[in-house]
Amino acid sequence: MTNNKTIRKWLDEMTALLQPDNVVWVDGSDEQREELRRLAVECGELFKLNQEKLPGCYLHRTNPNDVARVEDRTFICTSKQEDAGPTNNWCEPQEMYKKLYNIARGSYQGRTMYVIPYSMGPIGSPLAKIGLEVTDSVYVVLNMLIMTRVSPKVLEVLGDSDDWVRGLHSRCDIDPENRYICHFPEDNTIISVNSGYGGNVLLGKKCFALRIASYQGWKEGWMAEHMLILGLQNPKGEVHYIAAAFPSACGKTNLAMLIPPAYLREKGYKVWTVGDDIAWMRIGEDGRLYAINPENGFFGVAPGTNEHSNFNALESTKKNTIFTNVALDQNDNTVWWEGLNKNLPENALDWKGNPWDPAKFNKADKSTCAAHPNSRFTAPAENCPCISDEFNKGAGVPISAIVFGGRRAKCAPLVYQSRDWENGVFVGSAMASETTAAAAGAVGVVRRDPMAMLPFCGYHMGDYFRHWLDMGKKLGDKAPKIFNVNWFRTDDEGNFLWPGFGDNMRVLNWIVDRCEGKADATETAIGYVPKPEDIDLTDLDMDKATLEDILTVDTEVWTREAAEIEEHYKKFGDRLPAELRAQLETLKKNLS
Ligand code: GTP
Ligand code: SPV
Ligand code: MN
Repeated sequence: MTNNKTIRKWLDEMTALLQPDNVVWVDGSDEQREELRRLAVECGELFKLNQEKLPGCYLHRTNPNDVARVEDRTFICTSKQEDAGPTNNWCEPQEMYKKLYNIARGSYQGRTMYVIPYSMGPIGSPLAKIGLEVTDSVYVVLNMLIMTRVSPKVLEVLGDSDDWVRGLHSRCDIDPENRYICHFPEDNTIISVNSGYGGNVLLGKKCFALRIASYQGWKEGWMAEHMLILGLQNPKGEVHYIAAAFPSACGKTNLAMLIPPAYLREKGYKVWTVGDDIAWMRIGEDGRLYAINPENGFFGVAPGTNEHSNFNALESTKKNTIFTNVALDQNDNTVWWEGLNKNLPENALDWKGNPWDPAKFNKADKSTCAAHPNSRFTAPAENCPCISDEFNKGAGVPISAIVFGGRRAKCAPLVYQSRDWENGVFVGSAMASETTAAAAGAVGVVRRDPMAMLPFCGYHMGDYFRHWLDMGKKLGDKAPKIFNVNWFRTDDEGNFLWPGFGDNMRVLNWIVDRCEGKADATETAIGYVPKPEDIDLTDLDMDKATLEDILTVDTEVWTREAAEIEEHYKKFGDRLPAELRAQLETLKKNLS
């Protein structure tokens, strides 16, 4: 398949270590994909769904001990511990290689080693990068065929170069005690053992496109971010691109595929999706920041997805999609999850494959759910009705605004704009959100998650903040404007005060108008907040008092917030840029 010496050497090493019965190169062809689907069904890895209703669609159930990313078992292995920083687990590289090789040795015996050459980003794009993943899981291969661009052309583009990311995945025994997701940024290498779940095993995604790529971006002067990318088209036909970083399961896929409220659609507003999870961004020849989506599909959260909340995502899942840990409606072999519709299926199997009793279903108790809260769909981007024309172009789209956000029941207002780039970096560095089911562990606990990158930054976060500040200096007055949003403010009963979803368009319009210097705002202690009349409430059943409430910056709440940010900053020691410490002092002064 290739004469690239660095690839051949690594594959020889992997073959000797893993001892597969045979080796199969994955070529991205329809014939091979069909054959792999057939194999996966035969061995029970996939269940074939109703092919009339859901052509090319399959269901997969993971081991119940393996349903989300495992942050406590994720490591950044740099030679010096301080380079991984205080927010990552660290291990000395040689020690970790030894441990992982001992776990993986012989683990492909009696199995096939699949070799997947893939491109993150359109093949041959100057912003794209190449990886090779070996795996013993057909499920992983079929997912990688959706999520990345797999083709022999990747190897042609690579030629003799050593600039590719090595990825070893082995299912081993799906033993949670020996599960490790390890990154060796200095060697462009990823090793993942004892898991078969999404972000742990689709190595092009979080492992490469964020953890390794963030390190590469730092060294090479670009950025890899946990961001969606959307194009907002106005009635004049102009498109403004926005990149937004929200932590896992906080609304990126939904915002990326937003359908504007009817009155705005009628005026000619429209949203185009470029990406829903990851953005790679570089400064272009004109000095602006350009972004590509390195992925080729969506690995989206299923629960809550329905034709009203996210029509475009649901449409994307109607063919050639793999569902993971959703419920199976045995009446017609289709899929179901909480929030899909109100017709709880009578004859369903839950995500573990057990008969599900809808009478026992209680929304508040996750253990009674038919679908796992972190159940997902893997859908090809080409299925998305609003996929941008720019999606397959390698040049990237110019970013006008960067938006941070998270789940905060109180505290952060619906939207505010930072004073400038440096202040925006401060806002991102201080971001916090309630934890979700996307990672193993407690749900609903507020934690600081800078730029939504806490689980994904492949180096010291203090250096990461410095890199953001440096990028701002290079961009100068061409830098995107930086905002923060919060769709998740609640009343005292825990009900969301903002309708969210398509109505978030009302906030995006204010953001774009601010970029164009067309909208008003009030300056507060934390930045510029819209005046209530600046957010258009046409056709919305919402009173102005509620809007005023969610736009409020409460001095008492923010004084506590500033104290928490101060605590959070202590972790980074002297690698915290002085500019950010000064920003914190300014915030405290503004609040007093
Ligand atoms: P990852 O794929 O884990 O990175 O998640 P994501 O950031 O793409 O989140 P996604 O869009 O899948 O949304 C996760 C959950 O948040 C779903 O259950 C959505 O229904 C819910 N959600 C998304 N947008 C909104 C919103 O505007 N308001 C409210 N209340 N919920 C939302
Ligand atoms: C996330 O957790 O942010 C995801 C899903 O997008 S995973 O691929 O598992 O990381
Ligand atoms: Mn994500």
